[in-house]
Amino acid sequence: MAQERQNALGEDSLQPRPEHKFTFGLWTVGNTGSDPFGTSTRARIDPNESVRRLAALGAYGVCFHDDDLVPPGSSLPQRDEVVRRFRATLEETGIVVSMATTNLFGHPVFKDGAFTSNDRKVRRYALAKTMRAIDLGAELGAPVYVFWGGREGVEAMASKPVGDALDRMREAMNFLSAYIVDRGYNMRCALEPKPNEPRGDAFLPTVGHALGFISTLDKPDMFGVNPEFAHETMSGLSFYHAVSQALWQGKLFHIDLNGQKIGRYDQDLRFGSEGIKDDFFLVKLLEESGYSGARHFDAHAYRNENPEGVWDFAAGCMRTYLALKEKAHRFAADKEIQAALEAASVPELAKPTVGKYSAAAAAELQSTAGDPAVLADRGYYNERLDQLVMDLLMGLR
Ligand code: DIG
Ligand code: MN
Ligand code: MN
Repeated sequence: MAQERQNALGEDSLQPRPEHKFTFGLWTVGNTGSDPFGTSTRARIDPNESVRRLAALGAYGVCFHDDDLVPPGSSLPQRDEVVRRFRATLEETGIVVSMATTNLFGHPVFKDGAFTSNDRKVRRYALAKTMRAIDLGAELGAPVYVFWGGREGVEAMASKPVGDALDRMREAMNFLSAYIVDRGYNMRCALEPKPNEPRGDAFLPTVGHALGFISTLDKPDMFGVNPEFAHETMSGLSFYHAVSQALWQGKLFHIDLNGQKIGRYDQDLRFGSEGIKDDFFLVKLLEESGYSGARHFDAHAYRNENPEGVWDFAAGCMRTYLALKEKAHRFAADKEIQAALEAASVPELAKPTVGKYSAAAAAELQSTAGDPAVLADRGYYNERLDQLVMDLLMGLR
């Protein structure tokens, strides 16, 4: 895939570079191919090897769950040695740590949940594990801490009154954000919603639920969301709309990019491998919105891939993102598309309808509201506009 291409900037537009801020979780390229129906198809990769391979591909950073980096059960000296070696690899490669998070879903102790387990002793253990993981992330410079409530959910509806579960989630978030402040860490928190899997129904299942939950917290300004393409898509919702509203509310603190077919389990496919039009508008949104955070790929290679195919997977995530970024530049420069946007009155949606209320404005509105029959007598030329977008994506313009 060393195809050389030149873009208007006179540089190889498909060559990932650190300034593109592409990041990968250690668990993504380190995915060994196991699934609920089969064991691993690939050997475990040392995190330091993953960092070196990602640096060679042009990535910017890596992120991790505590257990991805420090094997569970490690003694303090063993933990410190792992961190020392990892920090040396980061310095050798220039790769940064872009996010940290906690594995609160793998160990059987979390089988009834972590922060929302019915067992108070388990909830207290989950908080302690998370504080240690926050310390690890802060030590390696992670600016964002993600909370994905993998086991925070329910199957037997009678077993978990949702209000009590949300009380416990809020208590945990309030306590941990206060811990971050108390320790003086320069870290923001991002909630990652998912509707289900591994639990039958998860708490905080969508970006909308998470945004509403954040407004109830002690330190709402410390919290944003980490939307994942696959997770909103599993709910049948538009990921593009979820990310748009998160940006609109100033709450897009991180993002998990991948591919997903609607109506499937959480596939975590290579970014761009499914739903190319949704991917195009997402990349266009991220690039034009001024979002300066990581473009994180929470995805993994197909289970039938061999170890070398893992790096095809990683390169493919970044390649498609850059190809779509170039398409977004062409969209903005395309005079026919810009004319079609005008015909669809797209710029008019950005104009205030009436502005702030006043009695005069209300009176004026009622006297000039217009005749609906006349207002209805127009087209919005969306067919032509959308076909121009499809032509662009298909390389026909
Ligand atoms: C799954 O989508 C979750 C976990 O991989 C992790 O906790 C989080 C971080 O992006 N995504
Ligand atoms: Mn996922
Ligand atoms: Mn994720």
